[in-house]
Amino acid sequence: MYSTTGIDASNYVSTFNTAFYFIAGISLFLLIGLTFIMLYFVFRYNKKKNKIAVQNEGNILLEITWTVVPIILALFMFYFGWEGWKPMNKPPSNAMNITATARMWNFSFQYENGKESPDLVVPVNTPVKVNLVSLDVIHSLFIPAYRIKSDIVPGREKFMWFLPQTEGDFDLYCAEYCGLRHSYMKSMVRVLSKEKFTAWYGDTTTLVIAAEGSSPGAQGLAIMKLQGCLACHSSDGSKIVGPTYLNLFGSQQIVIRNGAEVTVTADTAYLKQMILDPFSQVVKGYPKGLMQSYKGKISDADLAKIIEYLKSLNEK
Ligand code: HEC
Ligand SMILES: [Cu+2]
Repeated sequence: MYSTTGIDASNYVSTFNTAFYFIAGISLFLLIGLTFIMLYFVFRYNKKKNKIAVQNEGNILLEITWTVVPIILALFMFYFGWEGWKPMNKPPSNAMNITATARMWNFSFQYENGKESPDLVVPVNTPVKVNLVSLDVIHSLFIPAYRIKSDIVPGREKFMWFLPQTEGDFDLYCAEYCGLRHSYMKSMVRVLSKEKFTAWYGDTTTLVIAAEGSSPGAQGLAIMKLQGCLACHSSDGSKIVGPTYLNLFGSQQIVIRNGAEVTVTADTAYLKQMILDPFSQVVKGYPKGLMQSYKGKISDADLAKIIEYLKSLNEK
């Protein structure tokens, strides 16, 4: 789903489409050609017309033709693919740097001025280099309208770059099956005019938080959306992957610590520990190691806002 203004959405569209239509065209030609030859042979060489089978002993010209022609076709396919792929590895030196962080199960995007966003917001006609980081398993960042996709492998430095050429919203999603809620791992590329982007980029105070309103804990909710907590935790009592946040604060929790069951009160200290060091103890009935540690990824101030949000869920 995207707006078109006559030009391609990204710099890769035309070379990609050339390769695609070339290969699809050859495939279609071969499919139709071979089907007709096959039907002709069925008709021409059936048993009624040819009672006695004949053995043909090789034909040099035929052998050379059906070896050389496919090789040439395959080389052309390779050439178009190669020409389309080559520029993907050479980001322009003036490209804007953005880091895409993938985790089970959301994307977030970090900018050089510290801004963070759940959508990939970029200015039109400016080359963008996206550094690809995974915090857990292999994900893949796919932007169909841009004809670009790359795996995101934990521990490996990878990037993609592109030139957004038209303003509008474009789908972005994970294209590598990464677990239970993989299909929810989708986001947007939002291409703004240069002026609108400058305004958006300069506004570092609000993050995405302004959008959430000012009810108690609203900022905590916005931070959790960005950090992907809501992919595994609900706020309405339903169990997704992890326990729900509803009525969690102050409740009695049974956790498994050093192999023994312990009952603890979910106070501020407990919640902090569960977020920063989830391996130290595990809530009974849930798998260990699914939730990653957020140590160093969430500031103390943000942690306090998250806990304020969790508290607010009790008051209803
Ligand atoms: C990949 C899924 C996943 C993500 C993402 C995730 N969690 Fe968890 N979380 C779990 C699971 C599973 C448990 C229960 C097992 C355990 O204790 O590790 C859990 C346990 C917890 C608990 C303890 C709950 C209780 O009932 O005692 C808290 C609090 C918590 N998570 C907060 C967070 C916050 C805040 C974030 C985001 C910053 C987050 N989680 C992100 C899966 C996740
Ligand atoms: Cu994924």
